[in-house]
Amino acid sequence: MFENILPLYGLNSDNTTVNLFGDGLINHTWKVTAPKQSYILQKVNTDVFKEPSNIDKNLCLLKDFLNKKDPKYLFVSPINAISGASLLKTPDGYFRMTPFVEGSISLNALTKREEAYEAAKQFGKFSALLADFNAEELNITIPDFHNLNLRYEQFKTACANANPKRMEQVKEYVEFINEHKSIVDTYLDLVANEEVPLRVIHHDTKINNVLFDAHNKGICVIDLDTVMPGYFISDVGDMMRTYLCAASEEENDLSKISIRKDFFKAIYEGYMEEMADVLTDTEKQYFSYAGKFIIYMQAIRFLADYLQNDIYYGAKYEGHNFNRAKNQITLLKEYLKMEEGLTTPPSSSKEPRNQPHAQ
Ligand code: ADP
Ligand code: GN1
Ligand code: MG
Repeated sequence: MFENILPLYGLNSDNTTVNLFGDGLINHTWKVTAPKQSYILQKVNTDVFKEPSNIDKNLCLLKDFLNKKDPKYLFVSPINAISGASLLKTPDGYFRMTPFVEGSISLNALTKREEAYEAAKQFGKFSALLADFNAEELNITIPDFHNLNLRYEQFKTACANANPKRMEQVKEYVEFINEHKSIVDTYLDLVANEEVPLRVIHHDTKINNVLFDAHNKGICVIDLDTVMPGYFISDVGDMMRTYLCAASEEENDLSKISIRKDFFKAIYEGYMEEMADVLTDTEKQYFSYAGKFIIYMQAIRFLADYLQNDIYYGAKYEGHNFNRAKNQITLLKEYLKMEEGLTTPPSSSKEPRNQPHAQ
């Protein structure tokens, strides 16, 4: 396959090595090491992204905008092949190539509070730079991607149609999801609130979608397939989901799942340093809701996938998505406990109601 793709970019397969790379769950990703430079080659997952050209068009629009707005900003977008196209449709599928960000590392879990601050600042900067880009110009790359109400309905359908053995196993977790349906109701309130606008949102701010340098400084955000109109809670929520706990979503030892409050504060500081002047006061009041919103949704998504025989995320072993769902439900329980301890500053304060205060 690569001997057909590489020449389309002017690369010679004889002096170029190609290795599977990273821990993304959706696309196929390879590091391509050519004599002069390295690249990331990706095959777009068309089960998830039905129309890859929608992503490509979005990235072109954003690239043009950001080039004018802040030419020094590192926006990692696909390069052009010899044909001039930044997305290639080939008999093996859709491919694109980006420059490999030299000296970068990506992490699946964080050990230092500063890393949470850095990552949150990177995602905050991305949204802040795009605050005056008209989000409606962007294509929807996955319809209803973070529509929690729809996810909940799909989850109920997955339960209704599940294989009985798997359904029996997950019973207690389904009950937990149903008992916490108020998280869905709050989402519906938020969507109906005019003070919570649609913005350009990354929609996948998990920790391995930001690149760090060797000194734990954030370099840039990556994985831009789901950049589309959305609500800020999507981005803040996935930071909470993946930065607050020392263990990743792959951890099966549930006793390792706990929340680091100081990391919550670090996310707040990093994100708000960039976004404080952009968000409305009403949005700020949903800051801590963002964490429950995304953790709850991710639990539903993993559990529904388990009930649907792992068609979306795939499974490296039997019960993989069930384990991931248990991990996320445990994380949600810990998050809810932590949230109870957050203090509410006076309404005259510039800070949102749920801004964490050291205690
Ligand atoms: P997926 O949609 O499957 O998550 P990503 O675009 O996130 O795919 O890429 C998977 C992984 O590849 C990332 O988590 C990161 O480790 C690495 N990666 C992607 N793009 C680059 C890049 N331009 N430079 C360096 N590493 C990258
Ligand atoms: C997927 O592509 P990746 O691995 O960064 C998923 C996210 C989930 C995440 C869970 C398009 O992210 O929504 O939160 O897995 N992306 C898509 O790890 O579904
Ligand atoms: Mg990714």
